[in-house]
Amino acid sequence: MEVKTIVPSGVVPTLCRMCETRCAINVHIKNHVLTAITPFEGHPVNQGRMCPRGGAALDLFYHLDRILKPLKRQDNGSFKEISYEQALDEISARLAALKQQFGAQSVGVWKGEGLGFHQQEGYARRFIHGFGSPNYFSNDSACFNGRYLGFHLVCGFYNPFPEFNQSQLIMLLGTNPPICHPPFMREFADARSKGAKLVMIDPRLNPVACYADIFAQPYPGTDGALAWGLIRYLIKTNNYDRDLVDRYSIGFDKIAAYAEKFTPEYVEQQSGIYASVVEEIAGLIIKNSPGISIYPGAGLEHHENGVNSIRAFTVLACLCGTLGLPTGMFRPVPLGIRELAPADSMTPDGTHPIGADKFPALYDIRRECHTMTAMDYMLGRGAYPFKGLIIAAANPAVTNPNTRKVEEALASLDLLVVNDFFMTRTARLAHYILPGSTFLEREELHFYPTQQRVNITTKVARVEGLHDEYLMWRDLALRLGFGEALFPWQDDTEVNRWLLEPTGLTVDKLRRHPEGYVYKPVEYQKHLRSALPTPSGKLEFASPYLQELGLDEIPVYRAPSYRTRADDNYPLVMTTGARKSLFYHSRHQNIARFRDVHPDAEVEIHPADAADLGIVEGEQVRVVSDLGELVLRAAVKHAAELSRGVVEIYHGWEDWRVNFLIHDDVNDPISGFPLLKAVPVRIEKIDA
Ligand SMILES: Nc1nc2c(c(=O)[nH]1)N[C@H]1C(S)=C(S)[C@@H](COP(=O)(O)OP(=O)(O)OC[C@H]3O[C@@H](n4cnc5c(=O)[nH]c(N)nc54)[C@H](O)[C@@H]3O)O[C@H]1N2
Ligand SMILES: Nc1nc2c(c(=O)[nH]1)N[C@H]1C(S)=C(S)[C@@H](COP(=O)(O)OP(=O)(O)OC[C@H]3O[C@@H](n4cnc5c(=O)[nH]c(N)nc54)[C@H](O)[C@@H]3O)O[C@H]1N2
Ligand code: SF4
Ligand SMILES: [Mo]
Repeated sequence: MEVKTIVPSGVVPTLCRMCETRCAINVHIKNHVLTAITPFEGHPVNQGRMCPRGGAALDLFYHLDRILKPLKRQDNGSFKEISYEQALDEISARLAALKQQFGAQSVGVWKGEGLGFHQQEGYARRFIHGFGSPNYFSNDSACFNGRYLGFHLVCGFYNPFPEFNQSQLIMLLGTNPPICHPPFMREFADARSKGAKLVMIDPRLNPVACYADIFAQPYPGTDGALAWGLIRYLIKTNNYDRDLVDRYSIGFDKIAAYAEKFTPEYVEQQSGIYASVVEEIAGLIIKNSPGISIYPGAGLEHHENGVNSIRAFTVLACLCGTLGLPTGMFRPVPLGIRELAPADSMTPDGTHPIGADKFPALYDIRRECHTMTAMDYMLGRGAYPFKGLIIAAANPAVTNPNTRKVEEALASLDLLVVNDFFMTRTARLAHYILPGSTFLEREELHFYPTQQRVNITTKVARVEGLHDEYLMWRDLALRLGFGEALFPWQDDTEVNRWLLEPTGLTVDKLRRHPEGYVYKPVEYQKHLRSALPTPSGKLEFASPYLQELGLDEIPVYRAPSYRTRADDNYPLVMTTGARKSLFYHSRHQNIARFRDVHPDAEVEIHPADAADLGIVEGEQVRVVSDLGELVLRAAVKHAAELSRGVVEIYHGWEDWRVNFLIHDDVNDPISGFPLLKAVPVRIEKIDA
């Protein structure tokens, strides 16, 4: 591997994109070798800290298994190295042939978590819309779209990260910050040193729950009942922001009427959270309003009724008067860069985005097609043929539900191209594999909405012969005849110049600001001066838009189906995907020192459930759902660590794929999200 570094030796600041947090880091270079990554001191997001995964960027960069040349699958299933030119010539010829035979919408692109959701999403969308197809897919079909829609439907905007350090009460639901967003921990500590209270709602104990003022363990999928119980309490006791409701919202009467039945006792019956605890949380909310931060994590959206739960908590946050406050529902102003994929290009004439009929809100609001429905199309069960797919930085053969179907669907394509740096489960199914570049090889713009801050990353190094993602899309587009019009830029620096032009900021200026550049002073409570970006211009406690679609006008609570239709064959409920500190979904299993920490898969189980089944710590067991089964090691937890009746399995293992057990067609009706965190299962002893 021949590497060219930006300077022969020195220290170069940039951002870490080993996760969505994007901490500022220094990359150390010595004689053209990347030798270390250390935290950059001056950036407010990580304040001179980083997590162990940051340093692992170099393990990946120099990994011996890294794919450095395009690979083409041979008839016998093996892969052969070919040149970049040959790969792109052949892929583009096959794409053109599919378009000719089946129409442009027979082809799609799929952007994975490895490429985040900003500029790289823009390239992928620009490519596929330029090709003439609306079929843009992404990991976001099971990631932040559920939260995005939940916030958006009520407030018209989405800003997930409140200024926790200024909060008086932090309420966390279904999230594990020390693992998933380490910099939050510093903010919590700051807030707590000033006396802030902390409430944690999760069926599983995590390090934050250990020092929370209240830690409550709901039955999975029942948080919506808690939200309604709190809404009811606030309304009943007249402790809500009346002025906000009267002047800036619609639908209050409807939610007030619906909330009636959510007495603390009813909430307890639905969620398992004691009535007295519900009242205690309500008391904390009343005492600390409006300085409250309510943060729902992935633990809320991976459910059948997840968007409604998140909507209900958003309504609650608004009733507490948090709209427009730094700690609450704050609406940032975008910088106003150019759009790589303008909305009017997204649905080319006469095309039908996959899933837009089934999940219209997902498509309307996010312009995102539905990955799970795509599998049906690939298998010939859709409204039209779907034959070709380019996957960039995703591993759906591990991370999408119903693995058997995913593998069958991907294997049935006429053309599957995978852009990745390793031979993943998904890459093995490809006709062509194009080597990916790491974030150290790209220049991208990154935004921190809460602070209205923008950073540019540095192309720290270049691997000889390897093409970054921008070049991949451009070179394919050039061969397909729309590259000159849509990808006229030589490299990502030229793209960034074009993106920034209307803002008055320049690439050079941003390069001088490794601490990030605050592009506009933050302005709070904008709703006092201008309408909210919802259809009505007000907070929509009831959504006429959803009602028109035949969906829930107000965020009603529905008990999860494992509780309403309990099946004795599957007496336990499985949550999946509680993150591990050193893994990132299916990534980093091939880093030996990380693998030492997490050597194999485990099913976490409550000691009483284990005892009932005669299972001891470390024993191999079989976990069975109505769709599949998995053999793995039992990890018997302490009684406080996990709710009784709940088991948890990590979702990213290449060799223990829990998504074999999970249906792809049990979906939230608004977001289309799969039910990943309340799956009925049973556990069997292997010797039985
Ligand atoms: N180290 C590491 N960090 C990551 C990732 C990673 O893979 N590894 N992934 C990143 C990505 S893409 C995402 S989306 C985020 C997700 O990060 P978070 O939003 O913090 O979510 P998770 O870690 O999935 O934590 C989910 C929690 O929800 C709980 N839970 C499950 N069901 C329920 C429920 O019904 N109600 C409640 N209240 N809780 C429930 C689980 O027990 C678990 O503790 O993490 C990001 N950060
Ligand atoms: N059962 C269950 N399933 C889940 C979840 C769950 O909680 N439970 N969580 C869901 C969530 S929130 C998410 S976000 C998805 C994530 O699902 P995916 O999007 O499939 O994410 P990864 O498994 O991390 O796969 C990313 C791939 O991109 C590659 N990659 C990394 N960086 C780059 C890069 O810079 N360039 C290129 N070209 N490739 C790169 C990596 O090698 C890896 O193979 O999984 C979802 N699936
Ligand atoms: S939290 Fe860790 S992996 Fe994420 S950006 Fe920061 S250093 Fe990188
Ligand atoms: Mo995610």
